[in-house]
Amino acid sequence: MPDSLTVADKVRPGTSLRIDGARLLDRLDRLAEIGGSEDGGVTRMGFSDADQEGRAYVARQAVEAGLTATVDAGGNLLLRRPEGHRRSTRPPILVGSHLDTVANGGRLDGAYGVVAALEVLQTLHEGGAETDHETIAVGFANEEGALFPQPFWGSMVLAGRLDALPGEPEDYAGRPLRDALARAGGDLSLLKTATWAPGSLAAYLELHVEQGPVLERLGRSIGVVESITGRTHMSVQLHGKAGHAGTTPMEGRQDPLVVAANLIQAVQRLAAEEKLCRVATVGRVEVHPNSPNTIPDAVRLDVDLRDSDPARLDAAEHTVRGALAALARSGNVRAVIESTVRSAPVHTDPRIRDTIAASATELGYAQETLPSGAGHDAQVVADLAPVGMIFVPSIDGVSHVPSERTAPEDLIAGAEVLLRTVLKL
Ligand code: HGY
Ligand code: MN
Ligand code: MN
Repeated sequence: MPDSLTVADKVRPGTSLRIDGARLLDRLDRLAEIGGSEDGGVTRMGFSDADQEGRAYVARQAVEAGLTATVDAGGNLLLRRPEGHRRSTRPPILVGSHLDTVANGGRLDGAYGVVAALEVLQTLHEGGAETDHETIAVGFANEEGALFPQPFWGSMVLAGRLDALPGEPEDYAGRPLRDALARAGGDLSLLKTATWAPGSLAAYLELHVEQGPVLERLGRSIGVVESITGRTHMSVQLHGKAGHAGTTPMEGRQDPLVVAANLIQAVQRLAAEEKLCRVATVGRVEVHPNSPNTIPDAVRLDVDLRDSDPARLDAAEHTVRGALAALARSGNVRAVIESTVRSAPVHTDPRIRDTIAASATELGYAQETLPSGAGHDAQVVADLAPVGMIFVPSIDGVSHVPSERTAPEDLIAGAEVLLRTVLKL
């Protein structure tokens, strides 16, 4: 087939496929109601009942559209077109994101990429498009790690990083993942069946809201992501000695919350002052027994470090470990680092970047190439295949909050670019 043919002609002479914008926006509205709260926030933490309900909604929409929906052993939702639409036996293209959210998060982080992937698949199916690669849509499980603290769970299973996952994962309250995963259609004992071999995918594409201010500030509709930040997530447990707040003398106290407070200051300083890594955050603290007139006996806190340079991330982690040991000693409490999940920074594939850029140009959308300060499943799937990411602007650059929003026309633009990129690849 001569290369001069346009994308539309390659699909089938005379057609030019476009997504159904109204359907995309309607599905996003419906999905946002699941786990939705008065303030416009959404809470569908990985493997929670609300998450399960959200996945079931997307699966139903896919089946009603004539597609098939299956769940792999890791709990990832996979959507496919019925057979008979691909011209060659080349490896498939995977397109998607995650359906779970953080607690009281936004309606677009993750969900947008999955609903857009469904829209692309349905448009290909309805258009009878014959493509060189099968296109598979994916809703990765538990990307955020909000309830079960293993972020990127689903993509790590798909990428075969099973040795980096705990054997019997539990949520923050100690409840086993095994049952929740089974309820979602997965099976902890069969994770191997959900792994894909390197080279078994032609590409992975993820459409996502930027979650930052760059595209909005520059007035661009499309972001071509060049790299995804590295991230180190440490879950720390501090054990001290509970006591009566009124009768226990100050000297000799073993108060883990005082150690935690000093550690939080040290984490903030290492990024804000010492500049050891780009950003550092403690966003979750759990105090036991969390009673106003009792000296706590245990505190759990999560440290989140980010940088695009693995060496700087390592140095920052080393500094946190050193500070923790010194503070625990002086506070006479026992410190345990329960888990450390490291996600390496990755660069997206140059050929896919060019294809995204060409698609945006053809469709007339202003674009910008930029790094991602947020982590994404794409940085894990990069173990297997070349990856590409497309961003659309976040209003006020905010995310992981109820006011997370993107203009409808930008949501549609992103999905159009995703469709055209799939067709070009
Ligand atoms: O934390 C992140 O960067 C992503 O939202 N999981
Ligand atoms: Mn997120
Ligand atoms: Mn996300």
